Amino acid sequence: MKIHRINALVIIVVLVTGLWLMITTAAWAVPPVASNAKEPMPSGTPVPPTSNMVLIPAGEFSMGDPYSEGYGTELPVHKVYVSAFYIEKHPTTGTQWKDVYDWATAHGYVFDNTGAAKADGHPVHDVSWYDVVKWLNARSEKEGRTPAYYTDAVQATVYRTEKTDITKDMVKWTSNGYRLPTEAEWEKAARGGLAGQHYPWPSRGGTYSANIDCSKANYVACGKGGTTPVGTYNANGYGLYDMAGNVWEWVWDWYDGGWYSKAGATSGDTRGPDSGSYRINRGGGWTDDANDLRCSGRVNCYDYPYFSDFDLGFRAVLGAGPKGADRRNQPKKRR
Ligand SMILES: [Ca+2]
Repeated sequence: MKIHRINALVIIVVLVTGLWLMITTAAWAVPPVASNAKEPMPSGTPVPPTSNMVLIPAGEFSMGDPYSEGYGTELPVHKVYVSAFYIEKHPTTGTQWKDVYDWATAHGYVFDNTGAAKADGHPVHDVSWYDVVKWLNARSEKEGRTPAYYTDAVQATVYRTEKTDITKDMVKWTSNGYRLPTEAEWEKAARGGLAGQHYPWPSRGGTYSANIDCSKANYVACGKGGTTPVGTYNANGYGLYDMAGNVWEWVWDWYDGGWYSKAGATSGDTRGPDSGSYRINRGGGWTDDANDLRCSGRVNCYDYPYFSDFDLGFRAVLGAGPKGADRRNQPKKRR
């Protein structure tokens, strides 16, 4: 009788185990659900930024040219409040570009240019504003973030193809996806926490040309004949490389030479004019004079959004949320 009870117990255990194995094996046999790029996680889901981004703290800064070296377009100098945001330490590299580009073209994205770079570790160039914005969306989708750019004001259709002149209401500004810096964000980042300097480093007197040399940045006088690897020169006070020189960097804003005199220029987190013909790029490149590398530089700083060139790239930003100072989202400091 006792033996029968044990046998019954063994049979039950074997049956239950078998059933469990069948269920779990069946579950394993189902192929993993393909990530649906069209339904990323909801807006605002906290995702720590990549290790090659730094936090630019919230606060006001002086935007524009305190030396009057850049004609009227950089005047008047005006205060702008900018919320905290993350920005890439260096321009987006060709390697980064290709990685996302290959994923994107396999997931419904269509670009006008393939992008180019001199070698591994060099910045990407020959990318239009449209290409860059689509690429940033693809990077977001690839990482499960909510894309920033849409083809409609209700923000229903992710921008993946064609040439669309995205307007401010077609951008999920508070999404956790990658986007271009605004012109104000870019200049604040370039200044590296310093005020009233010509370049991302401290000035030593004299005009702009007395404050730059080939130990500081890649520009035409150095005769490099091309881009230099990102991070070749010293970082600014925020830990950012190549904010002066190497490649120009596309930003969000439409160009308006008289914008700084308009009321919208001083509104908090200004995103520039509502429309225009050209999109701004900043910081100068390897073919440019020292004047174009100034932090406030707006002299040769605009191109049609379909334009691409051998000295024009970009870098990505991520919003840091309304509180910005959330330490949990900050990359760990290296010791
Ligand atoms: Ca640059």
